[in-house]
Amino acid sequence: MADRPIKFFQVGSHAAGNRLLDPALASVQSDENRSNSITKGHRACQGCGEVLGARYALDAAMRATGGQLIAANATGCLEVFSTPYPESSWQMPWLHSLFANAPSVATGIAAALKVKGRDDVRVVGQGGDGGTVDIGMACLSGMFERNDDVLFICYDNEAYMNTGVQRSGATPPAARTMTTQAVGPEPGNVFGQGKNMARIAMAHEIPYVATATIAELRDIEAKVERAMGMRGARYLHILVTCPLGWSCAAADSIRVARLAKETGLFPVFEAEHGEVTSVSEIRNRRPVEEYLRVQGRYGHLFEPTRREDVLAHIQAIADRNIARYGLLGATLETA
Ligand SMILES: Cc1ncc(C[n+]2csc(CCOP(=O)(O)OP(=O)(O)O)c2C)c(N)n1
Ligand code: SF4
Ligand SMILES: [Mg+2]
Repeated sequence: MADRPIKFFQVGSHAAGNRLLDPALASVQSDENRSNSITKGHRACQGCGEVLGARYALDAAMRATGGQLIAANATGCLEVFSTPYPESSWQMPWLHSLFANAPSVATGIAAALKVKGRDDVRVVGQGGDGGTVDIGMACLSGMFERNDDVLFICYDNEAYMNTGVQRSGATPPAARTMTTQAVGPEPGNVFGQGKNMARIAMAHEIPYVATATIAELRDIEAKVERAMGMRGARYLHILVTCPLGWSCAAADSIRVARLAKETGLFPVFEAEHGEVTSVSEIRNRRPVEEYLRVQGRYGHLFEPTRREDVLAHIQAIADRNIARYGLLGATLETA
């Protein structure tokens, strides 16, 4: 291994480890020349998974493109906490777009670059689950079916957080939001609704679709790097914790994201041209109750009455994911 000077402090970094690894194996955050795409001064809540996910994803994209990157951002927490006028926490070319049209804005940038013959400059579009799964979905589907040369990243915190925790098409069943209150015989969000955006993206048979969580930051980096090595429409769906909307402790943000994967509720996988190509297996399977208990948005499933029926229903969803994606190491099935 080549000699490298060791730095004993890292200003503005979320990661202290793996600086001694071969640079090719180390996290982007271990590189003293990391781009710090989103840097200090933002107003994200303590423990916000969205800002953590965005930092790792965009720094990885910046490294993969040699800094030749432009981002189009749908409105949502990520935009609002990072760009309170006249300040900005972004240290890269970054555009505000409307709530509904970030994929189209990204497509437009990619088209303009193509006309100018600048195939060295790459484009990322990004937004929250509300922007991606709901209001921006038509634009995103168009971007997919035209196979536009854009990586679109959804930071999924499972509700419209920026406007006060309203339900989105990605809100899970039984979760309490401001618009799915914990009242009545079926408290919280109802079962049988919502959209699975990664599978919808796969149905477009685009070159690359992947899911990830903020519990595995190197996995986010690796998937972004892989995506940036491809051309055409690509989609990355990252589960990001929101301590405010999920009513969990800020210090538990990573643990909660890990439990989402380890219970089977959030399958982590990659797909190419509509077929699942790899899954991240569950290392330490946990019952869904462990995930639900640490989040106040599910508090009504335990108090005043323990809702065995609802807990069993949610466990069945996790079990189905485990079987469908082979998350315990079984033969990979086409999802
Ligand atoms: C057409 C339109 N409708 C509503 C809004 C208000 N609005 C801004 S951000 C937002 C919620 C964003 O939710 P999401 O995309 O999930 O991002 P998060 O804040 O959760 O990260 C809403 C409803 C808007 N800006 N434009
Ligand atoms: S409300 Fe949630 S998503 Fe928004 S800044 Fe706070 S923790 Fe992050
Ligand atoms: Mg959201």
